[in-house]
Amino acid sequence: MNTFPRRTLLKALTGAVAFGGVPLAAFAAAPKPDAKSALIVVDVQNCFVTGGTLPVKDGEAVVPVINKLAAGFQNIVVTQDWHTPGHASFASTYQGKKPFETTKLSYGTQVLWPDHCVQGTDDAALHKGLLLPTAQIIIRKGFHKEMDSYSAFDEADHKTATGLAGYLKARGIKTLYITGLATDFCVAWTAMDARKAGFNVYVIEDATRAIDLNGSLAAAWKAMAAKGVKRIQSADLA
Ligand code: VGL
Ligand code: ZN
Repeated sequence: MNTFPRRTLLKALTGAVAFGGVPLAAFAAAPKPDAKSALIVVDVQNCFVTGGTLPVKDGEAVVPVINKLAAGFQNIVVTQDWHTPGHASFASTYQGKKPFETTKLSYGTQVLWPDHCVQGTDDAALHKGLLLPTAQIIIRKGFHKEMDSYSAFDEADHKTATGLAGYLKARGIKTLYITGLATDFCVAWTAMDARKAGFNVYVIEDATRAIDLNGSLAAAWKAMAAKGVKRIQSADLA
């Protein structure tokens, strides 16, 4: 990671296209969270950490980072991947399909996963180490059997809303800091939909971990940057 004082550099170089080959937009100066900010904790569940059904490498490492961040937030939203048995995103639902292959569903290409985060199982429970005293709502997603939902805002048809945007707007929230699992799937889709809904959006990179399937992590950062999602580190808020 680059150790230059980013805020100073940003001030000095505003208008320049790039610094050391890294686009300036990559160095986001992050405002301190306030009453109009929320921390979004995406899918920090047993299924996505070591010992779970769809483990993200080093997934549990986000827990202490998120707990530390949480102390600075008056508003925290937690999400939970919450699938039916036989869910449309499970490879086991289709004859002859293996995990990490894809299939075409009514709303587009669907990556097929191992069975994971089945409703009510211990695998789907939130990680026990999370310490989030100001968490106020849990958004469950992926509970429609025929449709996946990586995003906490809109399901995979890009039409069915979870209601999270309305909730946040009703609470006067303008800025979201997104953390959790996995960077290149549920975190990225949540961050991009949050931009679409009009929020200022920061993804806190070291408070996420990725699946990285066929280059999906690099693609996700690129897609997020194109939508105006800012990439920061937890130290930027310290
Ligand atoms: C996720 C794959 C399948 C995630 C959820 O939380 O990123 N990834 N379901
Ligand atoms: Zn899932």
